[in-house]
Amino acid sequence: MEMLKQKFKAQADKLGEEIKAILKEHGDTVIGQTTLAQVYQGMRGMTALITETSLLDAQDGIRFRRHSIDELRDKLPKANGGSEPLPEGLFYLMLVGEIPTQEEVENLTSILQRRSHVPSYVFETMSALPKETHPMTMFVVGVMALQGESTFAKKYAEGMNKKEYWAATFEDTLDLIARLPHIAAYVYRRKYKQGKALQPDGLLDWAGNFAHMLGYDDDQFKELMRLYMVIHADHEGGNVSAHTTHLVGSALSDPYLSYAAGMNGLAGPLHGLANQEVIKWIFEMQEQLQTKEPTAEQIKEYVEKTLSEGKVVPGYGHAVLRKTDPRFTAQMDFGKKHMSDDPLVNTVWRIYETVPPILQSLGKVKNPWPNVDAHSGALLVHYGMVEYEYYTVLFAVSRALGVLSSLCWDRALSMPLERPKSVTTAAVKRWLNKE
Ligand code: AMX
Repeated sequence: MEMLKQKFKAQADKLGEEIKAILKEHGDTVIGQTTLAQVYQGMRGMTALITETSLLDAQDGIRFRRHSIDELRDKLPKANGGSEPLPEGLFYLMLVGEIPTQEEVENLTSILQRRSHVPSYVFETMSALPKETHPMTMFVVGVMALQGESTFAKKYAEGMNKKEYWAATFEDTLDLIARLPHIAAYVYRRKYKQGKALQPDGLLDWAGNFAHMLGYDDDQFKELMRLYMVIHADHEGGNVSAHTTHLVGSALSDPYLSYAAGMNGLAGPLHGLANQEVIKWIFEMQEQLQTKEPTAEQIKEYVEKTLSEGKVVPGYGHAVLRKTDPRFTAQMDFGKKHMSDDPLVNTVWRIYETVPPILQSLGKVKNPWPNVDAHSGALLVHYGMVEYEYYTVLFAVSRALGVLSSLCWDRALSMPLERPKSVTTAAVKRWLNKE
């Protein structure tokens, strides 16, 4: 642990010096213009944030420290006998910018194992909620209950020197990532499996153990969880969950508070909740059409109905991407390898052939291609996880790897309070001399 921490600190100090020099020489360089439309329309395309962990290209998709998903599947260490990358390896890569060795990943796995204890009051707090509570609400309540454990918050109250912020954030990050699978698994078992929590398996990796605690001991499901935890981890800094975590963290709210805030954003249907919306939409289509495998023509009609009701087609479109999401393709690849004759998975692939031309024909949708959420549910259903309301919690556990490693960078680089300027429409009219 100390080695990883020191390595991170050395990298951060080096980059911090480079940034200082860049700003000294080029701080006044203009990097873009802002239009009024951007200010009113969700700040699309406005470069306004620094996020070191990943970068999204509209055509090629996400790259984590310049590595594509395909490269990660190839280069990151695997579990014994497995072929999907271990998410601990991606976390290491996002933190220090280097692909770790097998040994470095195994060390990180045991560090997380050692820190994974969740105090019983956290489970008691979650269990005080009615069972009907949405799994994301239960999950965030669990995270908030754990906030009292924050090293950052304790040390800040004791008058911590600002030079130590990064170290306290680092400690909280590891503790929180280690504990999240327990909290998430508890939500699942309580809501759907008569509250029967399962004990962790100390010999398993982070994602394998999560699968085990959820109650899925099939080796293929463990592999799916490893892949799932890798592909959902980060998507540069402007998406709602990453940006919110960064924004709230900029007030020096500790990592528990910041992550919980970000996950409330992930719980929105235009963001992380889309994975549950996709499968719900497909199940409703199957029910209405009375078939498990609708034809392309039937899908087309159903999509048109969805659009005519003023709804979006879930799992399609993206604020930045303009091609098929490589996270969708990676899951398709997993599906072809392990379940090529599954009717639901085949339906997802048929939707992929059918939906883009329909969305394209509307003339307003900037990206008619599928995103990560269009595929994930069908793979989970294949292994028996049909409780789609739970899917965003899986996304949230994975997203912790990205947003929390970014938070470590924020504090190590002494990023300040975020506080952009806002104006009223009356002020805009005055600018435009309309008043
Ligand atoms: N189905 C129908 N209409 C869509 C659409 C879709 N999948 N995607 C975009 N549109 C519509 C928008 O609603 C908007 O219509 P309006 O002008 O009448 O309001 C118009 O096309 C232009 O939107 P855009 O610029 O292409 O998209 P955006 O950047 O504003 O929004 C996103 C991006 C993802 C919210 C949007 O594509 C969407 O709602 N998709 C479905 C929900 C979804 O899959 N979300 C998950 C995204 C990935 C993630 O965060 N997990």
